[in-house]
Amino acid sequence: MPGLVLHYHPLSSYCWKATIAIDALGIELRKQLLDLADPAQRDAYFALWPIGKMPLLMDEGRVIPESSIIIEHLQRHHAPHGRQLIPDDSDAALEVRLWDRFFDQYVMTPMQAHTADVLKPEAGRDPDGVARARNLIERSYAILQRHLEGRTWIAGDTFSMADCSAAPALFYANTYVPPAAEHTHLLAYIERLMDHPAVAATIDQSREWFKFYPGRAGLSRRYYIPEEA
Ligand SMILES: N[C@@H](CCC(=O)N[C@@H](CS)C(=O)NCC(=O)O)C(=O)O
Repeated sequence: MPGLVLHYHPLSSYCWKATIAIDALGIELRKQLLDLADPAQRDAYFALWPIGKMPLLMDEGRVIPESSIIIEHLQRHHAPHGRQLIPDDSDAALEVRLWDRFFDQYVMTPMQAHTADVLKPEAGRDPDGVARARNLIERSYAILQRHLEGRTWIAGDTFSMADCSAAPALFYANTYVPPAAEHTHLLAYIERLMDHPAVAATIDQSREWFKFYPGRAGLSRRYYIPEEA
């Protein structure tokens, strides 16, 4: 499939990270909805990327997996001049990559553990695993609360790749583990993220899908109003 194509699903947190970045970088590409529950699509996708995780970028037939690598690739090869999510300065770039890793490993991963558990049959649930995931999210929130004091964005003075990771990680983690009221800096940061035009656009494109999100009971009514039974 020639051109620039992003394989994605509108409920996938890592796909949000990519689509937020694509919007913030001002890049035009084709988005291809991926349904891994469809056996034919699944087989075709695994043939491209046997790990089977999304998002995946195809650039003129070249396979580019992993959300952070996709963002770096897009910035390097496709972003208009002046649009950047990873700074040129190497120390500043390391700071962005550090917080990108932080959100992926210590917020997104334990958030996904909650979703995986909700999807299991009752008998197969893992309360200890969920408690460990909750504890990791809570420790991450405490770190973020301290780090965000006096800051607008998570790394440096401008919206970066790390904020692209933060937005879906915090949006979805909040549905299982809402930050405590005393986490004022974190709560204010989440509001800033949700108001960022690129984040708001990605959320808007996903609204009609929220009824299928396994953790929808924890979604704010700002995003999803459950249908009456
Ligand atoms: N490290 C990967 C993680 C991607 C990931 O976990 N994607 C999830 C959706 S948010 C996925 O593809 N899940 C489908 C599955 O595991 O079958 C990245 O940064 O892109």
